[in-house]
Amino acid sequence: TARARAQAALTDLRPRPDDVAADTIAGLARTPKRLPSKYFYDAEGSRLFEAITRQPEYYLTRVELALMETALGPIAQAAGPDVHVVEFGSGSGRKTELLLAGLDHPVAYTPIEISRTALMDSVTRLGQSFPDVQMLPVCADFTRPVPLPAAQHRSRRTLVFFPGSTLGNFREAESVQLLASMRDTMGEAGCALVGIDLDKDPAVLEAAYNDLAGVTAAFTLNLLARLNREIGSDFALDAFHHRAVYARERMRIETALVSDRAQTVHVGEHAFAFEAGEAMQVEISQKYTDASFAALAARAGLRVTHGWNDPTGAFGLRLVQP
Ligand code: AVJ
Repeated sequence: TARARAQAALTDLRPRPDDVAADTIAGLARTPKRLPSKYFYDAEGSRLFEAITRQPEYYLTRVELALMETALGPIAQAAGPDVHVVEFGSGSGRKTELLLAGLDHPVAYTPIEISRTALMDSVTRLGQSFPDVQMLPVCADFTRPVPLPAAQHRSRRTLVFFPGSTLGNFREAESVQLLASMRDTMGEAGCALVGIDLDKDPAVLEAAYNDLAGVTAAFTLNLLARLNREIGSDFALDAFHHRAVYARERMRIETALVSDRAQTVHVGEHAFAFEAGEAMQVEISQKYTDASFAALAARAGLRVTHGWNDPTGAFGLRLVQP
């Protein structure tokens, strides 16, 4: 079956509980406290994120999917034939489906995804839709060096796919590092297709990260549930609340879990005191202008060769090359 084939091809480098614990302890020891947003994506977190993408306020996924459909012709043209697609943070693979269908004879697909269940589900589905594309799933944290499996058939070039404005979840220095590691992955002949959420009315942005149904709040709080289960921390799930605010000067949504009362949280033998109202940073979602993204790419040795924005200017796709 497609699932068995996906399982057999899997490279499993998913973070171990020890990594999760060490990152959590390091983040809680900082001022202000901070938790890594990559740990949002366990099975439940990935499911909640998919639910976010269906909320009316969360325009990003809808707009990017529509933009992909209209820009696919020129994207395929620019990418050329026989490419190996390497996706960073592939999630459900809905955008990948469009990309693989639009490209001229893609030979292999390497999704790098931290959530094993999301990865296996997407590769099983894509494997059925694209029997001629070799599926090379890698479960890993893509912010660390990831050894990539070799494809069976020679590709003409590597196309790195990094949609969703996932880049926005990283601070400036980390973003440059990440783009530089993508540059290494694509090689001199390769390219990357990057999705970026564009700067806009703060009310629209804040609504997108504070949906009325409360799915984003549940997604944020799931991080604490995951940590409690996986590393034995004792976050009181009913004593923190979600807060997402647009910081205009930094052009980014800043999401925090705010402590409702003074409390102490334990991780192993470590104890961390929270004041009432204390905010723990859990995610940033950077927004971009044409110039800010081009400058970031340039710092990683990449230049923007093509760009597409949706008709409302809400979201963009950029093709970058060494
Ligand atoms: C999938 C990482 C791009 O930052 O917009 C959505 C994650 N967090 N709502 C984003 C997210 C809260 C999302 N990314």
